[in-house]
Amino acid sequence: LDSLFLSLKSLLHPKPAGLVLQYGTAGFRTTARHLDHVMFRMGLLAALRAKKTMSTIGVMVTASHNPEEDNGVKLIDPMGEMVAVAWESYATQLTNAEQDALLTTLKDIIKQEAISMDKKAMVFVGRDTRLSSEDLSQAVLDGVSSLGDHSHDFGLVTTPQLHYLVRCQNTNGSYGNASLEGYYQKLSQAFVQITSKAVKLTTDQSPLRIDGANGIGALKMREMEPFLQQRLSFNLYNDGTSGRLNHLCGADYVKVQQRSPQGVEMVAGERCCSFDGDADRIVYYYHNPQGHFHLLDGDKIATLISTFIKELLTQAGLNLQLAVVQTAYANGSSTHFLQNNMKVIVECVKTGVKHLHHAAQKFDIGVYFEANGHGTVVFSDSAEEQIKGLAADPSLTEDRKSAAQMLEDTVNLVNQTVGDAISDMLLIEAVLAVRGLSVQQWDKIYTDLPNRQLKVKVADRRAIDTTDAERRATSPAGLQEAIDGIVGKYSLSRSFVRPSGTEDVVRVYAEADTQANADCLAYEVSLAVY
Ligand code: NG1
Ligand code: ZN
Repeated sequence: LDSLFLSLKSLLHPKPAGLVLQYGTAGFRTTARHLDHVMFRMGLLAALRAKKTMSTIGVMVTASHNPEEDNGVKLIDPMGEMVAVAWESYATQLTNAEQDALLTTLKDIIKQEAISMDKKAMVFVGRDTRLSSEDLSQAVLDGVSSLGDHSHDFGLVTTPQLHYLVRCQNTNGSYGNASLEGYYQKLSQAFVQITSKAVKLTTDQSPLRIDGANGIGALKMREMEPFLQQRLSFNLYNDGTSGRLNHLCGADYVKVQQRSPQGVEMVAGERCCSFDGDADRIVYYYHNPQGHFHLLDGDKIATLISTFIKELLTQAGLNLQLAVVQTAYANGSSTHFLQNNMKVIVECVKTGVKHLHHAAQKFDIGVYFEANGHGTVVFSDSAEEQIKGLAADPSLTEDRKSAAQMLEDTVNLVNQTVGDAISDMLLIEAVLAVRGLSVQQWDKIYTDLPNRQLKVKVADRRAIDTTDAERRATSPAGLQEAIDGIVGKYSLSRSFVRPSGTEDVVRVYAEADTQANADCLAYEVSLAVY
């Protein structure tokens, strides 16, 4: 460790004294002005993590669906997953160390993890389209080189693309080629193969309208277009050429406001989708003939995909365990439909993608989605082998073979590392085409219970503790009893409260038989939180 060189370099990225930040569920995220030192230090930490794991590590500069003025950073572990929990706290320690304590904090981590410093590490860096992202990713690269390690700057990429690239690099090409071209080729080929078997019975031949949230997703769809061989007809809106990032558009806006984004011309019955600012979330929606907005969120997506996979498994004669992982925010109708009609295993975990991802990995095939549209499918090694083996079996009947091949294409179409708006969109489009479903038919698989989400500002949101995957409050005393009392007054009702991990608020969720009742229930429960 060249302490003098490192100290000098770190002075170019000074930490504002007293500033304290925390590596939360979405990494560090705050106003871009406060992030230069964080980026430099995440460069340092990524290099250490790379040495420790003897693998390539990723650093993504983005603040996803936050406003343009914000930015953020996340570390990516060798298999393309979120960084291990123990390292989240190193990230927090290193970021909050005052300037004169940086070196000792770094050395403490090296010692605690027994990191051997003699081998050179490799760090992959990517960024979104924010104005601040270029300088901030430069600070990450500076951090990596301050330890004498190597980096590769992929420049503008979606978050899930960087996750994919890291995994490819660490698996010797068995997951795919570690380049953007490799990503486009792998996904496009799988999409073209699945849709070549589509019956096209659907009446919905309209092009898909894609709202790019004025972010990276639109840019990357343009890059991908030639690879898709005109198999997907789509139009891009909010492509970043004029509007502001995430402003009145994007997946988060559409989900939270329950309305179509600005800049997309809605035609009754024709399907639209919105990406978020870094293209790891997606939601679908349409207007019915009366002009009413209909949202197909992460729960509807999980249902469509898991139903498709389950049918293929049956048709292929493969006995693999399929599960859907949700959070407490999943609409009660979706849980009911999956458990009782589809007969798949449903598990509920705490909010935050890493919890869903880990839970999904316990099954042969795990489909996970947050209601807000972040999700993917993960296949166990054994499931992948069985699917591939069956697809290549020459003795199969046509029916079974075609199902097995479609399952194999599905495995290749999915970005298993993390939720990916582009990959999810292609899978959804493939399922709709193969099953001959219009967006309305998909929507009718089950009917959402009316629901309402509210935010409540309180003095200290950490006073609320929860259990049972956040569905019940254990403190403050009396709160859960109060909620139970209120919920009991409504029918088909459910409500819970939890402190947000990304905002200084308590979130209230409620669902009930009618929208008016869901609204009242949420309001009454929010009063009980004060
Ligand atoms: P918090 O603020 O902890 O509710 C939000 C989302 C999560 C997840 C994270 C990270 C809701 C209710 N919560 O978490 O699903 O996406 O942000 O971005 O949508
Ligand atoms: Zn995002």
